[in-house]
Amino acid sequence: VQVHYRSDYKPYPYDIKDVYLAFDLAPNATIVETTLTVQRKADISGEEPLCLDGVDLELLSIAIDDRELDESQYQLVDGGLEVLNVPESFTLKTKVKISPDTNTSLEGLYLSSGKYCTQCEAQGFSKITFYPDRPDVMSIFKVRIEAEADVFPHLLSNGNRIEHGEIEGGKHFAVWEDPFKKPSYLFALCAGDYDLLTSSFTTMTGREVRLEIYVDKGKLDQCHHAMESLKKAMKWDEEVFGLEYDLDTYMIVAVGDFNMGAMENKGLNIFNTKYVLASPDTATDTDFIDVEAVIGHEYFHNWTGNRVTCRDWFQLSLKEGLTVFRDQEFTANQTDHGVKRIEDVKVIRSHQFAEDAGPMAHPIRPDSYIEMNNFYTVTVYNKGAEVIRMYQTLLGRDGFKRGLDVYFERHDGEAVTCEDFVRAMEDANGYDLQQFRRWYSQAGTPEVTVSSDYDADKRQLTLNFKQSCPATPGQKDKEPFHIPVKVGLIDTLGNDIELKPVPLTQGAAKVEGDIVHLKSAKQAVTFDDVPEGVTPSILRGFSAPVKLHYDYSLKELTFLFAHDSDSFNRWQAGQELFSRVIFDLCEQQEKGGTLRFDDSVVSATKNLLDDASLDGQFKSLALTIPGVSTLLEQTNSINIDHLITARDFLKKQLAEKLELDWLLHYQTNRHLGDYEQDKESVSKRALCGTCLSYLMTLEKDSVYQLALKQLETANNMTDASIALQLIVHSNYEQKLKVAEDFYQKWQSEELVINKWLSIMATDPSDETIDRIESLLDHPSFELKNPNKVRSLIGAFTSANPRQFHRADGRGYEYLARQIKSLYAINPQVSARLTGAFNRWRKFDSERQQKMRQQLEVILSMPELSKDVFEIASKALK
Ligand code: B3K
Ligand code: ZN
Repeated sequence: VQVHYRSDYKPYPYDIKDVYLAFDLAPNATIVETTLTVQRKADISGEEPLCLDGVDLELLSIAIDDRELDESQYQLVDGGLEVLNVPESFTLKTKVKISPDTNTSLEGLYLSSGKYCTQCEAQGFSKITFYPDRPDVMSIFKVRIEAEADVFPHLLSNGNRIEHGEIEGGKHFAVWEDPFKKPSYLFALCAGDYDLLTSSFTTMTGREVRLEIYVDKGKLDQCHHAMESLKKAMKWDEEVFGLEYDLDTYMIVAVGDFNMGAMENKGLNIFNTKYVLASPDTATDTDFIDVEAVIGHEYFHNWTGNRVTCRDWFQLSLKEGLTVFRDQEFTANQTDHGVKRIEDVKVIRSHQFAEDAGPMAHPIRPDSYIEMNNFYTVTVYNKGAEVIRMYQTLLGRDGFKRGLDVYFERHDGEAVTCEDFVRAMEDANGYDLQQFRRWYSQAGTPEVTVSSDYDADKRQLTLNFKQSCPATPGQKDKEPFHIPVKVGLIDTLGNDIELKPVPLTQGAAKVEGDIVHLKSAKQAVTFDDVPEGVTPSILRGFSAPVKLHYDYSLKELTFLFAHDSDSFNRWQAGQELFSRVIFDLCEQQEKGGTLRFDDSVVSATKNLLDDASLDGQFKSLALTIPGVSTLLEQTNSINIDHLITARDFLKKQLAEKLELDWLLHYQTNRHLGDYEQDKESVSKRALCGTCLSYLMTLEKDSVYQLALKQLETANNMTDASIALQLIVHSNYEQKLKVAEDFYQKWQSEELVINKWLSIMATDPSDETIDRIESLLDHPSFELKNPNKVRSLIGAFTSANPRQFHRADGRGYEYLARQIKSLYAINPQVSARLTGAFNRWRKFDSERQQKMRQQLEVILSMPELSKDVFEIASKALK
């Protein structure tokens, strides 16, 4: 296998001045004729061959300046083509044959559900034609598409349609031109028979942009939310960042078979249906927010990604971290800043911390890869967004905006690096980011340990900080990071006191406002005028992606849970309280004896539930016990059976001790009238769901009836799906009948059936493994469809810890078998699934041995894809 290194970067020796692509679409024999206008760069010698990427292409002809080349003038090599002794400037014409119908990788050009579609990022364009498929080669694209007119009435590509018409034999054609230079990964083509929703948006300079959403026939009524979201995103980017859309049309095509969420192709976004279609009866409140977020994300890429793109794929976080940050801010603005922050940090703690601590750990700007598609990770995306957020914390909103302005002024139309971004931020603000750059080069989650000393005579409080970062593959020793730690001090009445840091002394940490700048391994900061009994609130708003350790007493945690003015830390205090109890219960199980925990946890829970000043969504988050994957990242090695037992025990105890409270809050928040989607209704639904989930642990018939009634009378998918999930995950006798009825009712709504598959796959009961085995043959399942695979197999491995980690190893065997059936069909999706084994070293020796065995089974599979190979082999290293 070939490993690619960031340090090997060399500019491409030729300019591709323009590209003309002509597609004659046919399922097994699509013909692609490509004309490139090529110019050798000034400093390059004539010896330099023209190297083009190309994978699974049948070359039919190749010509330079209209003269056919014979085989002495070019050579086909692994992964491409080399043309020898080319002139200084010339046109290169190639003609290739490809087979979209048999392309199940969903990368390149593929035909699925009767429609043609492309996915080119990262290197899928090389499956379409011979081309330098790298992001720093930018060119002007003109595209001609022809196909049968009745089957494919819509022929779409990037930019503006400049020509179209009929051709003999029932065919028609369209020609598209994109006036903006772009790398090949942003190329797109769609052809099919869609329903079309149109609208328009007037930009800040008064230009009219036509908005178009193309969907499967019959789905038009589920597109309105996506359209509204698009308009909001366009407006928001103008208002917040002064960024305006640049083409006359913005097209979105929704497809059911797609490897990820969506793709930001210039002027022609392609979306997974999951992030376009939404109506109250089929989509949950979370789905509505997700649609808005992904629509926003892809739209924001038009500037952060398309106008300014990446020089090479190691720079991916340049566009992804930045664009995730932008979509997070957008959603926060549309919903609730505090709630959104908690949701985002949950992803970091459960998934990103796990990645940072596992075999695939990499910096947000990786140094090497075997398969680039494996590096579209929570680290590059979400930790990358945290790094961007830290700029805003350090420079302020205005400073951050100034930095972005400089970035666009300098680099519009270019393919650049993370370093270019840092420099724009530095230059725009005169701020030294030298040490901050380590966030780009060092992997792993920094650990920050804080202790405090109070001097009653001087009325001074000192916070002592230590930072360290664990070794990660290929990086043994780490240098200290520049970590902005936002702090508050809370007096005994629950009010924040004013921070008065003592004047800076040698070695102490600098404080600016409420930010402590942690820069060395050990640093302290002292505050003046601090009354007795103050509780520090540290890492407010999760101001840096680190693990914080502070030895709070139970009393301090319940105090913060009741009083912290920072809603993130208020939530955090509760999470730590619950985690503390759970790990304590684990220890009790090691020792044997009856399980018990402090009553203060019960009263803290009750107080929060009863706090009328709090929003229901915040309450719902604060009352949700940390999930198993989050808990796993808080310890080094764990008995998973004890952990799950402890978590269930805590939940059931809270349910029993507060039964009437959960019931009361369930009933008072239950809304029985017409469906509403305002913030208050969403909050009430969230809280009801949480109350019901506690009540269900009681295994009482009266509660089962409550859930059944909610399911039967629901006028929206939020209420219906949570009720279904709670019933299916319970011991209710008739649960399979309930599941079957739900299936019957929704079988024609694919996205709803995907939820149903996930619910079936995450049932913690022992029968699940047999059930998900037979679900593989169920009419609703289709191995070639990534959404189905993620809903059934992915949900089982990532959200059913009890059954995936069965002591008998059947969960692991199941996963390995699915990877075996899938890796040749869809390498990318298979590689994602393989990642479920990444944390195998955390478990007991029997499970370790069983997981290792399955990883070895996977590695021995014939002609294993390099995607899966990279994940499995790194896991075993
Ligand atoms: N840029 C795409 C992701 C492409 C993934 C390639 N395996 C979607 C996004 O981040 O917006
Ligand atoms: Zn993105």
